[in-house]
Amino acid sequence: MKEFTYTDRPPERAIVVGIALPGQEAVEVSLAEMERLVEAANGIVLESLTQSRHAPDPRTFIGKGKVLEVRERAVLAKADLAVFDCDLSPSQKQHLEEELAVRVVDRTELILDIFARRARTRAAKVQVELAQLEYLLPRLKRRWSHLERTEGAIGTRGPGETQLETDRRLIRRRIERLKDDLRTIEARREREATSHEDFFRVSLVGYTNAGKSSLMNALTGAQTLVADRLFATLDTRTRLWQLADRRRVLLSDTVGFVRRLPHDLVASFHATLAESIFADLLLVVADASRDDASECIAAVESTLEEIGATAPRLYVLNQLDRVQDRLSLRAHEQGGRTCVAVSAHTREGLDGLDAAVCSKLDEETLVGSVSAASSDGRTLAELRRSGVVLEERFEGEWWRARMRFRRALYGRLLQLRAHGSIAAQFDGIADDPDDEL
Ligand SMILES: Nc1nc2c(ncn2[C@@H]2O[C@H](COP(=O)(O)OP(=O)(O)OP(=O)(O)O)[C@@H](O)[C@H]2O)c(=O)[nH]1
Ligand SMILES: [Mg+2]
Repeated sequence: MKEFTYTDRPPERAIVVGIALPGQEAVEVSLAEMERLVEAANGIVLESLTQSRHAPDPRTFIGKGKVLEVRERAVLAKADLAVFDCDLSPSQKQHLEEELAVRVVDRTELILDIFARRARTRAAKVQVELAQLEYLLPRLKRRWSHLERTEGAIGTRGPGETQLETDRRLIRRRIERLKDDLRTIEARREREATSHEDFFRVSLVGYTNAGKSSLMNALTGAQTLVADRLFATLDTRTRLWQLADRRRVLLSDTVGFVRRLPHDLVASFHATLAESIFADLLLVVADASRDDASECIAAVESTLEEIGATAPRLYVLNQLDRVQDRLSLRAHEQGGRTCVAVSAHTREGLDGLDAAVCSKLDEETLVGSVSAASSDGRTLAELRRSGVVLEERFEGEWWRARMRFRRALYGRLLQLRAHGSIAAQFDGIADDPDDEL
């Protein structure tokens, strides 16, 4: 497919329409965020209008009167488009475009557009395009005819088949190809990840613009792009981070989240988000100077749940230098959360973060001395697969090692010990096998 570049286009003039629905965040908060999202897509916000509704109007989402008002505003302000802070059905979008006489973009399209602008690496590009096509497929009207030329017409149009069906088939074929590409990318990433198995993997996750990349740079000396704009980072970068006790871990920085992140996007960004899914520890970064920091953390938690990231968490309250009332940060400790307040800019609190990561890792790991018969290849292979060998030696018929395991494997190790396959003694745990079984 022809690559589309976003450069050199003048900013588009947008009217933003916010809708307050029951159960959503306050409309002022979501409008402010929507305005920043429009800016991130190279748009200029001319005006924002809101409407409170108990339920969306099935035909135009907003009510008839509001449609007229938006139309009037759009004409007066010479707007190019109206951006709706909700997801519109294909027919709602069509009706709105007819009645407003400007282009209509919904929340998902806007976020997909920003991602498409920001995608630089091959993986990010493939993932964004996949999400866009998955989103478009059910909404397809007669606008994809240019695909036909790119794909070559031979065999693409069966007798009696309509243009629309051809387009759909071309898009499905493209989706399959992108999925193939993604499988290759994911397999390569998995190989890379497992080749670093002896390192603990720590992932920075959090709301967009919270300061994840700034922290990555402050902690590891990396020079990842930092910018005051939404979705500055779209791919994952991993660096070695040496902790104060000289232990080294792999620290990853990745794409940020936002409220109501489109599902297609979350699904197709699996390869990028895999770092978070398989991390041993998640550093949930929040901009503590925001009034809605708690809601941001909640939005992040719900996306983490959606992607199945279950690793233990440490909450990093960043931008401490901009927080007026530090006592108010205590509120984030609710539910027994471990929080560390830091500033990536002034470096205040970074030592505390380092120490908190060390103790969290200690909680998650088990170090011990293990021995097994050298001839018992099966047990040796299992041990090597499940833990990290810190030191090893062969003594006659015995293989002896110092190993580090994930704490979750403790039960299995005790089983092996109970069966007599291994002898093992774990640091800091009383040596009474019957105790623990
Ligand atoms: N004052 C202050 N500003 C910070 C701090 N950390 C980050 N920032 C600013 O916040 C903005 C966003 O920082 P990034 O590090 O790009 O944020 P991010 O979480 O990586 O954002 P995305 O990649 O878009 O998800 C930038 O303008 C940073 O300079 C901090 O501790 N204090
Ligand atoms: Mg970033």
